[in-house]
Amino acid sequence: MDTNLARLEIVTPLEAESFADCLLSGLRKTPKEIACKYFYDEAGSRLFDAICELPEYYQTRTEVALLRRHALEIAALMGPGIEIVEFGAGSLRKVRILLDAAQKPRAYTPLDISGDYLQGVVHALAADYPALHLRPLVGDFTLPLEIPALSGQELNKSRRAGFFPGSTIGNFKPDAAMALLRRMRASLNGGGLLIGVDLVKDPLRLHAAYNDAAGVTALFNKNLLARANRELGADFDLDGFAHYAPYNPAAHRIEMYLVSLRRQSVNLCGQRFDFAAGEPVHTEDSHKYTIESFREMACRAGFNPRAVWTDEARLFSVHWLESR
Ligand code: AVI
Repeated sequence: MDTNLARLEIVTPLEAESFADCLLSGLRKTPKEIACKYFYDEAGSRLFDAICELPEYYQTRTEVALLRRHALEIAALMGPGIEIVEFGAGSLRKVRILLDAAQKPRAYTPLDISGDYLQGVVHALAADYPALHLRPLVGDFTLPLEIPALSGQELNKSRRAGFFPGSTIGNFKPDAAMALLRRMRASLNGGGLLIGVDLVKDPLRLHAAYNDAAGVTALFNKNLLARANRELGADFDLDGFAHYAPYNPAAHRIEMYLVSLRRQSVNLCGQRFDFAAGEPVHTEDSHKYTIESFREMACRAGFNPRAVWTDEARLFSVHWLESR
């Protein structure tokens, strides 16, 4: 038992809508849709980890390199004795870069929707950072959320620094992204936010990142259908759908679809869904920003954009935003 590791605490309602509800309502819409948050069951999370290693998917390695290169500067901006709050904790690989550079960080609060997953990843971290108070929270950061104060007088005085890497902000439509930034700001009690944002660039480069030669992104996309078959006993024929992920340059976003390759019907939870040949199911948007357009949105969300770091090729950006 690690003494610096607090017990999991649940901070938001977890099952606002189930995967089954999402499919039943989304497949009745025109055009059909499935929410991208359902990509991440165990198989989907493994496929996403594989995407992050792909030669075409520059985002992860570029962001990690930026965090490494500017870690001390970031730590100085965050200040001493902070509590780092990570929204959607993932593998906890990136936060180690911050923890290693931070000036005597007091606490690390990872927030993730999957309690089981979180439990697994925080144990290794607790052993590697014995002086750090670790407080895993189970919750959905897309819902309104109040992060409880740390217990203990010393801990309570810590300033918060939010961490939201990976350009997950891009998976929200601009209005929802701004609302999310506002909610994060509110939950940071006057602290700043370090956020990774993928940038507008050569459309062919973006296209390649979501249409990799090895077909991993296609498997990731089709995992939604495989998951429906596994969990809900649906009978999707995975070969009957194609992964299609064009870049929409006017809207600055990758749009991801599963397109029905023929006229077909699928049974799901006792209901029948008909697909025309060529009919799309929208599964994800991944919005890209310019440094200026992102800073402008952050301002409208009540932040003061303080610093930004980008790579030589301007592929990716990391922003330090302070609460106003
Ligand atoms: C998690 N998110 C930022 C990824 C992205 O690039 O939008 C998800 C992803 N979809 C396809 N490839 C990666």
